[in-house]
Amino acid sequence: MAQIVEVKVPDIGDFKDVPIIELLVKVGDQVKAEDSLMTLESDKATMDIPCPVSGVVTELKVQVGDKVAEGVLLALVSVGAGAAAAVVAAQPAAAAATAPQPPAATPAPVVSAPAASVAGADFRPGDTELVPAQPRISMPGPADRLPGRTAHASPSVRRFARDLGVDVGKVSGTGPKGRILQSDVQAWVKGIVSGAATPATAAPSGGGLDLLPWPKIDFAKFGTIEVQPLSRIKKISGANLSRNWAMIPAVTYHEDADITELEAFRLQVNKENEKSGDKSAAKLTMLAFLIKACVKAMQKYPEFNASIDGDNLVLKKYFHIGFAADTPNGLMVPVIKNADTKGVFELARESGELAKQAREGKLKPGDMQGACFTISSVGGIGGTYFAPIVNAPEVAILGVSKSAMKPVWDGKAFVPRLTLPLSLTADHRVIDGALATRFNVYLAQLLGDMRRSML
Ligand code: CAO
Repeated sequence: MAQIVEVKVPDIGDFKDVPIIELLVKVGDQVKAEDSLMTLESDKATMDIPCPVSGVVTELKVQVGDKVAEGVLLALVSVGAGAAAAVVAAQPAAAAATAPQPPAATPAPVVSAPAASVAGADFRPGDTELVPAQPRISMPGPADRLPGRTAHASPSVRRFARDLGVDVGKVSGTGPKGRILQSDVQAWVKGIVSGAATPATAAPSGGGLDLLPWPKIDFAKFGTIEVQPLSRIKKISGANLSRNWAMIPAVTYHEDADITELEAFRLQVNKENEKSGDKSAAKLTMLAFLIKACVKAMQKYPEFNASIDGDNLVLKKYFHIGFAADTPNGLMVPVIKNADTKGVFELARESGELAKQAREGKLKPGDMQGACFTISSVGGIGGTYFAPIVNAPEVAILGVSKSAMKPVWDGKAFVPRLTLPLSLTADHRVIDGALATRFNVYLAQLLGDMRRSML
């Protein structure tokens, strides 16, 4: 017997009153699990709402222009017995579905598919269609946001255009606010085929980045290859990194911190805790001290805790610190909230837990939002120095490489000191070189003697 599944807005983080900009299905349409039902667009991201089950759309509860938030009912989907069982298996909370089957004449039972309760499932390796759906968030790609190329299109239209090899940046949109619709992409392709339009080959106007198209090469001509799809995280972070790299005039400043005493102290405290058998004490990490020191330096130099908003600089009074975590699916940046109120043990424990959740694909959208500044530490792996990319809308990021014993001149002789390489990349529109260097020098002083953080 068919059952009716309610599709609601899943956990979309802090987004509220998000307008529906496109309905991708109509009543009567047959949909497969994971098919996109509609697209929402906030100021920052476009989100496709995937259908949690396979079935037939029996009712749409919203229309284009409606503003929605987490939990709002979007559509009803009628599913066959097999699909309904799948929903129940994935979502024990939907107890109604396990109730004895009513007689055929009674209305189909309504099963809620609250994707929100499984936040982060979107990033879980080995996703299956039984995992309640998460919104597919697509950040503006570089081609859409570079000067002179503003393209508004939903992920489904982008996908459609990509399949046809069409650069959406070249298509004019006829939808609301110039949004590019599927029909616009089709019309553009028809224009090319009929010769009515030509791909943009105009001479550079001097305003935007008139880049060459991406090289299309048949690598198989040169040898054996294997093609692997990029992970979702890589696709999302790739688009963000490209935009940030292309749009932020960033400069990287290097500094060495003498952490001889700090590292000795860290090891000593960890040893003491181990000896005492105190299982409640977290293992102190260098990352925890780095977070502490960065917060102190941001308090001294508030431009580092800022974001550009048009012609304004927004100065934040809270201290949320993101840190890059290397996961099997790609780079993720969990955020430690109110780091200024936490001690090093708490920072070590929380960063360890967040990193673990990132690796297991269990971070919720809220765990990755609101960062003021990011630390990217590859020191556990190696490296000397590197130039990290600013994580917009933040204005600076600290790269940390592997500490090493180096001979340092103390005025009389070379002495061995444990040296930590720091690489600070800063947005030059907000932070000039002198300020960045002052920040770095102060940070190195703090790490050299953490007693300074009490001053
Ligand atoms: N120099 C020398 N050794 C270091 C170090 C440094 N700067 N930082 C960490 N280490 C050591 C640690 O002390 C630890 O050794 P012990 O086990 O003997 O104590 C070991 O390296 C492993 O540390 P770790 O990297 O697992 O833990 P962490 O708390 O230092 O870092 C995290 C946590 C999440 C930052 C890290 O695991 C990670 O994912 N780093 C990669 C981040 C990344 O990919 N950045 C690039 C982004 S841009 O593409």
